[in-house]
Amino acid sequence: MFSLIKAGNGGRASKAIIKTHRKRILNGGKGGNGGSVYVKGSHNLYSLHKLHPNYRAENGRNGRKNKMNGENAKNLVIEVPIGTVVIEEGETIADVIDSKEHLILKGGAGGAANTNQGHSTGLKLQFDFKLKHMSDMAFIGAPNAGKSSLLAHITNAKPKIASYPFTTLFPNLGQFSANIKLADIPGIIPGAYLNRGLGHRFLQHLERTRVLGFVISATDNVAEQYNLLCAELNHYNNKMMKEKEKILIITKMDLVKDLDLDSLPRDLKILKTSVHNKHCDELNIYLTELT
Ligand SMILES: Nc1nc2c(ncn2[C@@H]2O[C@H](COP(=O)(O)OP(=O)(O)OP(=O)(O)O)[C@@H](O)[C@H]2O)c(=O)[nH]1
Ligand SMILES: [Mg+2]
Repeated sequence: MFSLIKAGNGGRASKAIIKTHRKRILNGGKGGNGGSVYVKGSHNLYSLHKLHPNYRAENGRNGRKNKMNGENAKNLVIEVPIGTVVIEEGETIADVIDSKEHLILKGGAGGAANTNQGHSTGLKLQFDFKLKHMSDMAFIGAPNAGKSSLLAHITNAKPKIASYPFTTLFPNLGQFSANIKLADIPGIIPGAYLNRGLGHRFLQHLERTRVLGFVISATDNVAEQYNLLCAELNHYNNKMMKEKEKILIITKMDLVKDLDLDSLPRDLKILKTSVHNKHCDELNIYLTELT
């Protein structure tokens, strides 16, 4: 998401002069500094859709006579979700991993008293905001696989759950324990990397997760679904796929009797769950050991 942002201009200085019959006394104040622009991480935001296409910080006030300096402008602080990366001309300017303020544009300086000099215009630049949630594990799977149900069952999150596809439209985050954060990514369909379905904009969240948790319903052909999801993510970023730990979480175990898992990779860790039977022990143990 792009946003055109302008820092405040520095105020002009005053060149006021007091004339007496003998001399001229310089009596101007300096200009105030223009507002700088900061981004600050917020734990209450989970998407970038509240961001505006334009922002402008206030200008510094001009200096006045009687050596009154112009006031510095207030800085502009833009709140973004934790995990936001701010990019300018391909370069990362801020990597917002906490709720500290990160300077992205410095305001123009105020003019030096009694001169025409020193005041500068605040820069106006285009920034690209990208959200890469940080989580320890992200649930990746087809729509309706049961990702949000799992998140609701094992974390404090309260995502919407329903029996139709694409219930989840934005990623949900949940805290499994003090250290372990889980993300529920909207459903992925074949061609997501080409922007089909909800597209690839959510796949970037996966770059900032430690473990890729593939979530597949026991009622699906598990091996086929797994291969489909892997192919999708390989198209998106095969380096990420090679490097990250992957596990398979099978949901809705209450709905099947037998499960054929023979054609899955031998070294793939498989955890079976059923939210309806309140059976998530294997996943709970795995996550506890991740800490
Ligand atoms: N029987 C059974 N149904 C389940 C289980 N887990 C989830 N469901 C049902 O599956 C449906 C989809 O669940 P969600 O958690 O919304 O699925 P999702 O993967 O988040 O779906 P999207 O947000 O659309 O991608 C709901 O009707 C759930 O009640 C389970 O363990 N057993
Ligand atoms: Mg969901």
